Amino acid sequence: MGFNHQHDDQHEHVEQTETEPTLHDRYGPEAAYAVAAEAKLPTTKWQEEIDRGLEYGLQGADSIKDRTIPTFSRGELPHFAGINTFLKAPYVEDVRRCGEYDVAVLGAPFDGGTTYRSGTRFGPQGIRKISALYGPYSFELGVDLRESITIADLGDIFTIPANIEKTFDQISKAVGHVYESGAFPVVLGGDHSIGYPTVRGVAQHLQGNLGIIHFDRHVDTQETDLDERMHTTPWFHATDIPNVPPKNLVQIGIGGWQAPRPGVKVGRERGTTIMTVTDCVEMGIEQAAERALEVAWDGAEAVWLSFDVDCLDAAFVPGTGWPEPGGFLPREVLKFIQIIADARPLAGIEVVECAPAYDTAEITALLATRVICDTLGCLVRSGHLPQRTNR
Ligand SMILES: [Mn+2]
Repeated sequence: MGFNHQHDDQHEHVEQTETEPTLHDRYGPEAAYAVAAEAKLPTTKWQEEIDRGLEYGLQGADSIKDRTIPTFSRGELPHFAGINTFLKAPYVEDVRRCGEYDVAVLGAPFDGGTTYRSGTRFGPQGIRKISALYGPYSFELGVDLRESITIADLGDIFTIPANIEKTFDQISKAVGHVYESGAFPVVLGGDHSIGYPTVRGVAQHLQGNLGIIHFDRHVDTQETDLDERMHTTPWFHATDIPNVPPKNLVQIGIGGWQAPRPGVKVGRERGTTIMTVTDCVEMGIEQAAERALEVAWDGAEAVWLSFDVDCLDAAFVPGTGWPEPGGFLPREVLKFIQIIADARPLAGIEVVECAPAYDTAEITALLATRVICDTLGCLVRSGHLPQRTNR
C-alpha cells in the first residue's frame, strides 16, 4: 500500500488485521473503500498477461531494465499501442465460442435509422479505439476486470446499410446468439434503431418479461418516422413484443426540444414511465435509480440497459446524432448506472448514438466506454458477473 498511517496515530481507529488494511480517518467513505479494496484484488491474471507477452512477444531488448516488458506489445501496455478491440480483449473470430467468455462485446455498425446526423456506423470503431486508454481497474469501484471476468470481442454484426429490416434481423440473431450462449452481451451501436432488434433478440430466449432501462433525451416511442422504423421508434416496436410490456419501460433523462409529440402520445397511452433530468436531480440520483429499478423489474424476469449517449448534456457528447442541451452531467449518469448495475443482474447493455466524425477529442466515445466499464465493474463487485447459472 502506498499510504502510511504511522504519522497519524491519533486518528487511528481501525484495528489492523491480516486481511483488513488500516486507514486513517481523514479518508472519506468512498476513498476508504477504494483504497482498502485494492489491497484485496489479486494480480494473478496480470502476471499471466506478462508471461504470455514475454512468450509471444519475445523478451525485451537487453537495454530494457524492466524485464516484464516484451519486444512486441502484447497486452494492456503501452495504452497507445496494439490492436483496438474493446479494452484490448481477445478478438474471438469463431462466434460459436462466445459462451466460453463471461462477457461478449459486439458492434452493431448501423446508421440507417438516423434522422439528422449520420455516422454511428463508425461508433463501434470509435468506442474500441478510445477504450485502449482504460486499464481494467477502477479505483472507486474497487474492481479489476482482468482478475474477475473474461471478455471476448466478437467484432461486428454484418449489417445491411441500405436495408433497416434486414439489419434488424441480423442484430436480433446476433444478440440472441450471444445471450443464449450465457455470455453477457455488450452491444456497441449504432444508432438507436438497434434498440428494437437487440431487445427482440433477448426476449425470444425468455419465458417471462423483459424490462428496459432507457437513458435518453428522446422518447423514441413513435411508430414510424420518415415512413420507416428509424432511431426514433425502437420502443414502440419493442413494447409490441408480447413479453416486453410498456409498463416495464422506464425512460430516463427525457426532455428538450427534440421529443416528438407522436412518441409522447404513445408513451402516455401505453403507460411507459418517463423521468426528466430535473425529476432525477431534484429527487436525488439514488431515489431516481430506485424508482427506475422498481419500474423495470416489476414482474420482469430480466432487464436490458439501453444507453443513448445523448442523455448527457450536449457539451459532453458532441459526437452524436441529435445533441440536446440540458442533459445529465457525467457524474450524475455514472452514479445512476452504478446503482442500477449494483442492484440486480442485467440481461445486457447497449450504448448507442456515438458518431465519431462529430466527436471532439474522442470525449463522446470515452463516455460511452466509461458507461460500459462502470456497468461491468458494478456487476462484478456485486456478484452478478461472472454469471454462474445456466439459462
Ligand atoms: Mn436520443
